[in-house]
Amino acid sequence: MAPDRWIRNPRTGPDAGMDAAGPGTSGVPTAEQMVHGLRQTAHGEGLVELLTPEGELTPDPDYPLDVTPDLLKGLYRDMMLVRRFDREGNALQRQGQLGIWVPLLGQEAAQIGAGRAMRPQDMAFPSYREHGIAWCRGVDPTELLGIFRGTDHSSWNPKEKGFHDYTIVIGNQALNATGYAMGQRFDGKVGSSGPDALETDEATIVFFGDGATSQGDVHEGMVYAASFDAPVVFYCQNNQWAISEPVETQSRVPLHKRAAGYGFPGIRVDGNDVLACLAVTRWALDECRSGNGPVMIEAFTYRMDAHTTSDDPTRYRLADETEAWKMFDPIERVRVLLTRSGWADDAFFASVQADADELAARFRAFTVAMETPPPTRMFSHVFSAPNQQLERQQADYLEYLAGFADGAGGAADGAAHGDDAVRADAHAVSAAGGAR
Ligand SMILES: Cc1ncc(C[n+]2csc(CCOP(=O)(O)OP(=O)(O)O)c2C)c(N)n1
Ligand SMILES: [Mg+2]
Repeated sequence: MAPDRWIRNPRTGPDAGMDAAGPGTSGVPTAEQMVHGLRQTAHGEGLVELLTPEGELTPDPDYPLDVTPDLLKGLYRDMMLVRRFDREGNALQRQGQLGIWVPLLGQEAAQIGAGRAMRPQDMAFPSYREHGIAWCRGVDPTELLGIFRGTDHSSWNPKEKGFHDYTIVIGNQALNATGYAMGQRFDGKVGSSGPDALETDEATIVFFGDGATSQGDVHEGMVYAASFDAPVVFYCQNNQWAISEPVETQSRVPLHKRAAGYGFPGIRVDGNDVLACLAVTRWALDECRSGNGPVMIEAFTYRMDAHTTSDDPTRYRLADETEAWKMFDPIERVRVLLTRSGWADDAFFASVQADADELAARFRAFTVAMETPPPTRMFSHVFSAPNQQLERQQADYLEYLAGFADGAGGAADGAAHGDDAVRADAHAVSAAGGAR
């Protein structure tokens, strides 16, 4: 006998296309069941929200947060600056300066809230859209540019910043993060009992998308983390789309409810509410550092732009949907609260705008002046000690490049002007474009 709540997929099940005759007869869900299902994957149900889209504070006793003018102004500034350099990245790609750009537009609150919840000793494992987390970890935005120009894999020290390299392979970082969190446990950095335990104990947070929840690596990470109480926060930015696949395809239940199946808490937060993202992530990280991990957070948000600059979202989603999400803009509600409460004046908003413009100009100037690194660069920092096999590969590659008529193989001589620059750009486009 089938469980009461079992609903077959009305689109693809054996009764597809039949009229709803009620549960237990045709297997097609009733209208009430359909509405219930839709509500479960839409805004509203089970959503932690501390600041409404209209700019009203709605405190939640489970996730207390001392909302001061300085806190709110800081978060506003972070989101404005991150959005500004993100838009600049898009423009630079369009002008041929970058091979690809991965926009974060719309996800500023989900990232700044989580990033500012981290303590210096914590470790973050990003995917490829986490420019806001990079910002919070003190990675200068210009350090992201080599990745998107296709000339570098990374340029910061992950250990120093508490921010791992970007990961393009979907969901893979869930495994790395779980392993790192296990290391924190083995090193005795979790669950100490002293009065300063929260100041010194560590936690890990891993970022991934709604689509990544269908990837084996994420499941494996969650199963392992649950079995061994790894201090890791699984932070899913549900931006409703995995390139052209809607979130409905990924799961029959809201994503945060999956956590129950692994045996740890799953919380759904308004991902466009920076205060809620901050308070909930702070709580989750502290749970982990006290030894009560793992925790899953589903930040319910929306990807306002294309998947990447290689994507055309008008092919698979309606403009109506994007228009509707503009009402939930993460920055606007903070601006409304700052203005209405009198916590910020025109001079504050003008100074943030000036800082954003200055950052964009520096970002652009850096990109235009970037030199193509020598081909030996990709062989460095692979192993900590000399490695014969790698040395052989490097020698082979240099010999291959030397076989070209100009002896440079296009991108080999570090030139950034004239014909060589055109060839170097083509090289970058093919290198970065391959990542989708
Ligand atoms: C293992 C693997 N499979 C497929 C891809 C191609 N790919 C790149 S992004 C993406 C969609 C990811 O969607 P989601 O997890 O929702 O993250 P979002 O891009 O929306 O932030 C896919 C399938 C990949 N990079 N890695
Ligand atoms: Mg997604």
